[in-house]
Amino acid sequence: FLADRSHLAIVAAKFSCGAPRAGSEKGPDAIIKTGIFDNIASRANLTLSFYTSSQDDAELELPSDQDESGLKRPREVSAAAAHISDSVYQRARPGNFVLTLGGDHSIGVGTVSGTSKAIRERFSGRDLGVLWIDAHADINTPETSLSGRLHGMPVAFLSGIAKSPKKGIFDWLEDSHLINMKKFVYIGLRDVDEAEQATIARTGIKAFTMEDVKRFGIEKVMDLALDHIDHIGDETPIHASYDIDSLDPEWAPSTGFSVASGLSLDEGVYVAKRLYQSGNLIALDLVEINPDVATSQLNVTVEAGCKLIKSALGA
Ligand code: 4U7
Ligand code: MN
Ligand code: MN
Ligand code: MN
Repeated sequence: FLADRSHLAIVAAKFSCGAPRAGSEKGPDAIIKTGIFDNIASRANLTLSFYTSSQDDAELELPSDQDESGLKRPREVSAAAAHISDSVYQRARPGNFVLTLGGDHSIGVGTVSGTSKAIRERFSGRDLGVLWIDAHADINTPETSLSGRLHGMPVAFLSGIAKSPKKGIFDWLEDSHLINMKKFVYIGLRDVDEAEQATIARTGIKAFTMEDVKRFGIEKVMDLALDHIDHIGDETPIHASYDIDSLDPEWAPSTGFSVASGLSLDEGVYVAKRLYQSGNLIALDLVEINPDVATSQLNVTVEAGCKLIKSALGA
């Protein structure tokens, strides 16, 4: 196994300024409160280390929340992502498995850039593989985005398709933070903006939509996805960024951007199990659980999230 799964580092990214509505900063506590990590630790003989990065945290010193360059709160989002990137890097660099609990998906700029840099250093320049499991493609640029919200743009910044629009806005991203899109795969897409579709087609990014899942079945899709990331079987390290809205609203009602006809919980769990079985999963994000949405069914969403985490950890 590429990451030492006897040591699990958990980053609680309590941050929601990248999304139009607050609430997902409470996602990490909703998961932690279930006691999931006590169970996992006692069963798997794990050492856990918790780290919290919160938008209320004085340590973060977030800049003011002015809208700028057509972007909503870009300086706050950039500063939080930089902080999370370094936290994830510090934990992934010695070989810990890093689980980040979001938060909105703008934190993905932080998590994936952190593991990308760590993997390049640990394995002399190797590229990270990334599985982005989401109803949305999150690959808008500041120019194409219709909402200006940064949780719809992390893949554009991670790939270098979007460039820092101004000093202080994602200008901390170094080459070692960026990912090779030949080793990137989407699963679960079903609500992709026109400009995003054009970007995906132009750049040839591998994408398995919900239509593909329905046509081929999730087993075949995972065969193809893992084969795409690791086609010569050279154990490419994988970071999975799991947006809970990839699941059908039946299983994940408490999220900001529900889209009908998503992954069933069984399909979502299957994805996570295959990642575990690959032996190459080194990091997992679980993002966009929002306790302020469909609050009466929050436990459904949290239970689904816990199942995904446990499956990805082989617990
Ligand atoms: B999430 C959207 F316009 N594409 O850019 C946008 F539909 O992290 C949605 O996947 C983004 O939840 C959703 O704002 C971001 C919109
Ligand atoms: Mn997303
Ligand atoms: Mn999404
Ligand atoms: Mn979402």
